[in-house]
Amino acid sequence: MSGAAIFPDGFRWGAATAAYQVEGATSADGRAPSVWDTFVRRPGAVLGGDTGDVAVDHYHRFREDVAIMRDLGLTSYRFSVSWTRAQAPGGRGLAFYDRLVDALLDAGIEPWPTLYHWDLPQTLEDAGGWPVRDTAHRFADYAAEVHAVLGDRVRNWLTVNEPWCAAFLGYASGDHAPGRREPAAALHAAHHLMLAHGLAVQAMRAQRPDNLFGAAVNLYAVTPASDAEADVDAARRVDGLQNRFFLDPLLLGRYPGDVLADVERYGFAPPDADLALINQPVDHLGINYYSRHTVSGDPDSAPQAASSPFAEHSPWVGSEHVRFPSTGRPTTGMGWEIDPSGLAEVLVRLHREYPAVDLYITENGAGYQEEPANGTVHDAGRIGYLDGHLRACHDAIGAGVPLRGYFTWSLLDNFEWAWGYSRRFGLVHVDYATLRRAPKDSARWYAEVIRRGGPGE
Ligand code: IFM
Repeated sequence: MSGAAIFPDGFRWGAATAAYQVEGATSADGRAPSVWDTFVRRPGAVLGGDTGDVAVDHYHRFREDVAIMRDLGLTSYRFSVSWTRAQAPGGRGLAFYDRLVDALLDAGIEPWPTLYHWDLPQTLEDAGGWPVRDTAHRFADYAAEVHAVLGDRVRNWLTVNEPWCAAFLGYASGDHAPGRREPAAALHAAHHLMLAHGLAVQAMRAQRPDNLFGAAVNLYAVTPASDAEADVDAARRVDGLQNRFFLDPLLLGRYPGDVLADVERYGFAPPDADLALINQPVDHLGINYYSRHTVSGDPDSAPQAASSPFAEHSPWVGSEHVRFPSTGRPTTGMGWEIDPSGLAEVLVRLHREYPAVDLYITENGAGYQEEPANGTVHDAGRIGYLDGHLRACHDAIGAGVPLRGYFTWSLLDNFEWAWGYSRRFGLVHVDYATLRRAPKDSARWYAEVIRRGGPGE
């Protein structure tokens, strides 16, 4: 760590969570099951058979959690709304988000809800799920319902989180709910997730044109493992499906032609008219960044699976034989290589290749297997990770990128999807037996970063 990196005044300092990962209380107040409630009960789907039934009980402990945020000095909190909770009968579930928003505002913290962080209502999955077009319309209805209640106090809205994961881990590799392995369906799921975003922005903006709308996409820096033609082409394909397949429709109103050619054999031919719906003007774009993909292309190799403890099937629809060799860089406890320069690269690329829009890092963080020693977690690895990535953000701002805020993943340890509770991303440790919260060294470090306006010497 070297030199102070002070961010512009007004820069948002936040932390993020998602409903199924933290709330628990999965059948409280009339909440119906989502695909994750179903998936976690499938034998072998989640490490240790863990579920989000209790998670960290944020549903009942949100006031304590908001107090923690206030103590850290967070200016903004990104959470997600559970679709089935929000639509519980009698408005009792939606009332939870009403209370949460008021508690945040009372604490001087700006609420940043995300409307879809992977918890599709099971009834909609039973009707075909995201591969079915109607799901996008149901999402827009739900978004408008939530926005009608909270839009008077919540200015910034994110529609869908990481549509790549929802589509390709959910419907191609099957590592995530609903656990389907249907590559063609995954492409349609991706398209409908983006259509859902566009329709929701339209519906919410019609209610309150002054609010600000965007989506959160998970982007990677992508580099070929060598100059060999096969590696360069594999990197193009991975960049295509991971990054451009989402950025181009959202920001340019078209699909990348090379990706359409890669996936031609799956009969993916979305109606042109949808592109205009997807390409609604957005007020901001959220970027979730964790690592770089270094890619090689060996047509004879077995398909490379996704990052899950059980991964066997490839999410890389149209390029199933790409591989991700290690470059020898240090990794987090997820096995993800730590490469802050990739974050600056992603930001500068967005600025150069896409229309100008305010950018936010809506997720960035490091997961480890860690336990407290003498009452606290000394998570120097996480501090180093965050420090490096914040400096990369600072460099990008220096290069003219309109980056307006940073949300670390995550505020609290929580349910890490197929990894269950085995990997911890929180600034705040949660004892899963007692649900007691204890700030880690990284929480104290982040509070100091916020106080100073950036990482110090
Ligand atoms: O925990 C997840 C989050 O739900 C989505 N983005 C990546 C995080 C770490 O895997």
